[in-house]
Amino acid sequence: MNKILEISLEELLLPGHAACAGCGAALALRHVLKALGKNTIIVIPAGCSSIIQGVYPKSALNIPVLNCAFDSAAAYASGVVEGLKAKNKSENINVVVWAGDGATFDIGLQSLSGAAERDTDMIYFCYDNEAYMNTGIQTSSATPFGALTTTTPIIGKRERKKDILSIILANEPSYLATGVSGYPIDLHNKVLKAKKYRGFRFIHILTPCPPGWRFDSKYTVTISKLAVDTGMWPLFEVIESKFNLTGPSLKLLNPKNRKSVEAYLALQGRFSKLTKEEVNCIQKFIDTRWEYLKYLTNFKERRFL
Ligand SMILES: Cc1ncc(C[n+]2csc(CCOP(=O)(O)OP(=O)(O)O)c2C)c(N)n1
Ligand code: SF4
Repeated sequence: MNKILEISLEELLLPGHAACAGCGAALALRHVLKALGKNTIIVIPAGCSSIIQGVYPKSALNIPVLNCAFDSAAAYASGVVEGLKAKNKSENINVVVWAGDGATFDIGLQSLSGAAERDTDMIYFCYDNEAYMNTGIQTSSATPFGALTTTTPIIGKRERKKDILSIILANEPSYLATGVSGYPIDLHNKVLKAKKYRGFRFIHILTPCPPGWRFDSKYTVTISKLAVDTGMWPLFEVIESKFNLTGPSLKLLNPKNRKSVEAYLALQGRFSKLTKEEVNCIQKFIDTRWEYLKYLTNFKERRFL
């Protein structure tokens, strides 16, 4: 699919949901559900999304939803997969997890690792707003270096963001991809592709959060796009261990096409305490990472990590 007008008009995230204005997670969820379609069962652990969907018996999601404890979304989804198989109903039903970074990188990592290792037939979506937003913007292991949260020192987080994708890739999932709420066609195409594969699939989506990242809600799409255009958030997919850049990231192998990371950082209050040297360090980290992505793009062997 190449055009926004080709995206389905059917809304599975209904109007009147409880997200903040400009929520990147709600925007991403809306697009993901349009690509998944109605034959989908979604498992949501505690987090902003369990609020966005609404309180039982009402729901803003027009598909079956299971809410689960914070640490166990992938285990719940594994149970749903097995239940459908036992009832001979697994054909054409997507079982998906929709979990925040806290539920994925930290407290749910154990059940996620088990499902990935068993190659359980599900698509696991991590919407990454880079902190525990629902409980008041606490640091998670997805929070990037230098970002302010309510539990970081006043100079911002001192540790780097955990490399979750290397952990997932070690299990050789049939499909893995990154996405962003501001480039919906790229995201939509990846969900359609993930649906064609069986076994464990993982899609990691960067979802800007106005209160958590401290920006005006009108900038959600601008910031999502800058994350990609500066090279901070590369868009790629890994299919049967072959790495491919996608969409707007394709042209970024040439460093001249990458915008300076300052453009991304300056719009967000959470990075207001970064020093000039730290901004230069982040730029250097991005440039080095792209050298590695260039290597992966040219690598012909099946296993590369
Ligand atoms: C075992 C456990 N610890 C803590 C909590 C409290 N809690 C509920 S939601 C949440 C934050 C979720 O963060 P994340 O997964 O990143 O999703 P977000 O809120 O950012 O959407 C926390 C800490 C809980 N429900 N269960
Ligand atoms: S706090 Fe952030 S992630 Fe949570 S609903 Fe609001 S904008 Fe979305």
